[in-house]
Amino acid sequence: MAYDTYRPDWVPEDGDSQFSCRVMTGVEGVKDGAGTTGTAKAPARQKLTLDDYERGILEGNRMILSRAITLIESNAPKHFDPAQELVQRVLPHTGGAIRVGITGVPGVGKSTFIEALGCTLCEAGHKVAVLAVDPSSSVSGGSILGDKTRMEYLTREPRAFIRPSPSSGTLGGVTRKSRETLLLCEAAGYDVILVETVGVGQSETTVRSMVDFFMVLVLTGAGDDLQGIKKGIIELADAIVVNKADGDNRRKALVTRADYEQILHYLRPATEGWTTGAYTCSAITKEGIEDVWNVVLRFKEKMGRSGYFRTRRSRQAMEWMDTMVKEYLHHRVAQDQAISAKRSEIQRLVESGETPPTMAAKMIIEVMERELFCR
Ligand SMILES: Nc1nc2c(ncn2[C@@H]2O[C@H](COP(=O)(O)OP(=O)(O)OP(=O)(O)O)[C@@H](O)[C@H]2O)c(=O)[nH]1
Ligand SMILES: [Mg+2]
Repeated sequence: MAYDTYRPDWVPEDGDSQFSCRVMTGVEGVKDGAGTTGTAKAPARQKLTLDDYERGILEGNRMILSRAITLIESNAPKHFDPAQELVQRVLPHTGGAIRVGITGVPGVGKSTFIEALGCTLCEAGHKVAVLAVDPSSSVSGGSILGDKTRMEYLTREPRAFIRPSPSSGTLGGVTRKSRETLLLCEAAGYDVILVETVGVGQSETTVRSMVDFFMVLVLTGAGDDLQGIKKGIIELADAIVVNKADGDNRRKALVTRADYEQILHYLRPATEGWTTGAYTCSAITKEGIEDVWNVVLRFKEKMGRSGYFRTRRSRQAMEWMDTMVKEYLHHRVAQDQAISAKRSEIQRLVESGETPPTMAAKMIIEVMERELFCR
């Protein structure tokens, strides 16, 4: 039987065959006699110019947006400059969305929550983009693939755009790609950007640095142990949301909410001039979802008035620039053979106690300056 392989638009350029699905070719001749159906291969994807990308994005064309994101996510050095030029071109059309980060331990209900919130917002006329920052996806093969099926209704919603996590690579890796994807989605007219990340590592700090509002979903039964959630994550939050407040769990959720309110009382709020509160909701029954969204709107309004909204965004842009420089230097240093050879040599001297670390650092810096900056 003849099969053709179909690769969805959002598949990363270097994604292998696990992203493909098989499509059976049509039969020759159809019932109404309209001739033969195409047994020939589908035409190769048309190559897009930067003008095509720019126009398509600004018109809100989802297929072109997907392909533009694939360009941005590409690890091929030849794609870097055109991708940057594209971001530069659409930049005047960005910044119009509210950017919301959503984190929480695996299984807390992030995807279900996003599905419920996303559908509610689309019904209210918003255009919602859902992005994921998942540093483990390059290892696990993209965990949001599973989420696509979990976000069953949102996936079918024409006003929503769901993009799985990029795989890492050089030139800024996941962080750069996610930030630039966010900008492209804004240029394409999405006015709500939801960024999901799993709350188990560095990714929360990354997401905090690219969103306006950061939400931590938790489960009932906080107590003293904070259910394994580090105090650090709570300190990043603009809202704590106790999910699964339904059925028998509802009462417990209210107690947990009060516990968190207590804890928050002693912590410094993540955003100057904003009091982080704890709320309850059920992503399954949708109870409380709108209330949580109203908190986001209140935040936007209040922080907009105080000017902190803009201040944070410009601070984030500066941090982004600094991160890019650091990552570039890190990459150059890691790639340089002379530096790594010298580093291993000096490392041995430090290990054996022959050279103090400060002196060793100075020696490595001298090699770096010679190699990278020709000093
Ligand atoms: N009762 C109840 N179950 C929920 C609720 N929200 C999510 N669940 C269930 O909890 C399980 C995990 O939900 P997900 O949305 O996949 O959780 P997640 O945080 O995205 O998980 P990861 O993507 O693995 O990090 C699923 O079986 C959901 O049906 C809720 O509000 N109430
Ligand atoms: Mg999920």
